[in-house]
Amino acid sequence: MVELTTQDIGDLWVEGKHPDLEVLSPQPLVAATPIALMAGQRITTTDRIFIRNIQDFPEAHTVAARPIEGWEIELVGLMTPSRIVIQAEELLDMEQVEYEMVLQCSGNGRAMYPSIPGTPWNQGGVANVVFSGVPLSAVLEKHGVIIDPQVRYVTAEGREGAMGPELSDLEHSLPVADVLATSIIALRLNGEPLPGIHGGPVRLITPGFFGTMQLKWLARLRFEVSESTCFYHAVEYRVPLSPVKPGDDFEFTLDNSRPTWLIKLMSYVLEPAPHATVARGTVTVSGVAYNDGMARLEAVLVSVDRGETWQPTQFDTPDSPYAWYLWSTQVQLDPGEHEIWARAIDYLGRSQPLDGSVNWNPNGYEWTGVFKTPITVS
Ligand SMILES: Nc1nc2c(c(=O)[nH]1)N[C@H]1C(S)=C(S)[C@@H](COP(=O)(O)O)O[C@H]1N2
Ligand SMILES: [Mo]
Repeated sequence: MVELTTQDIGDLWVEGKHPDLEVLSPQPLVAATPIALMAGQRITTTDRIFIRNIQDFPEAHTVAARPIEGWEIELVGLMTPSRIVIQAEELLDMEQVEYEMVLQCSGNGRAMYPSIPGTPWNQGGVANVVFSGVPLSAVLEKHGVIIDPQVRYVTAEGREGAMGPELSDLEHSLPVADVLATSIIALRLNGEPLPGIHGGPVRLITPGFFGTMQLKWLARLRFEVSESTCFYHAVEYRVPLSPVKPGDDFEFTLDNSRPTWLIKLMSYVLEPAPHATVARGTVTVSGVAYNDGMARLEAVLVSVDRGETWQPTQFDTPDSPYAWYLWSTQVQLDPGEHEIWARAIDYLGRSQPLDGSVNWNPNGYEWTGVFKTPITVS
């Protein structure tokens, strides 16, 4: 693959984003955060947050806020009344809710799976950010909307269109219970009005779910019995319900697969960086870890002998269950080639497989394997 820099793509780049982001695709724009920009940040500053467009929205190619005046969001489906249109501007005057949370593309880690095509994400499709906005449930209440008990899914559509006539338009469905419990229509990111490139002026945010499900440029919400049959929801961004042998073909249907919804347990070593050379003796190892927010993390363990022995790391538990944990520890290393492995365990007893490819799936989603960082000790 040809490595592109932010300079190479000229006008397609978003001014104000960090020039060291790695361009994985110029159009639609996809850019990853290198480990060096991720390390040591509790909240990923907005200039460093990865960008993942499936569909570009040219007028939103900016880190600035976009006009909220006149932006409408349509709510339709099995509800009474059966359709309302809200003005995004009215959300500014309503009570705001804030989530510190991980934003992670479900394709993050794809490059770790053997032989899978698609955007070759390593670990650069993740950030820890603060979104704030108005709970969707409060919007429904304000407008006196009653959702029919038959409704099982809420499908969100963005305002931008497909990037070609042969392409399906992007939309995603979420379980209605989660949407009514936690989703917000986000207006702000990291304390500033939501930047255009990250979905401004309004984005549907549901903490604990993969980035894919966090619909930018929110235009419409449908309350329905069935989930979306759109290509990006019914074929892509899904994983088979039962294991698939690596390399095997798989025909996705709504019944034999599920959407990439909840974020998987993950931990990353951020320091030392992969392929770094460090001095012998005591080496500080640090990184981040997170899950879907359903349970706290019990431990993050580190191994420098390829899984023979593991030592605990130290961390503070963040206030928000959806935020990432910053962990660190010290290890003793002799000169030579080493690998640092990291593995998280949560209070639901979930852990990361030593070999992440046991979860192999045709599109390489939901990597949750132990992260292995090669280093040289001099
Ligand atoms: N409307 C819209 N929403 C979208 C997308 C998109 O292309 N269009 N990409 C999705 C994907 S795959 C991811 S991982 C996240 C990325 O969010 P970010 O670009 O703010 O980092 O947005 C999601 N929401
Ligand atoms: Mo994604």
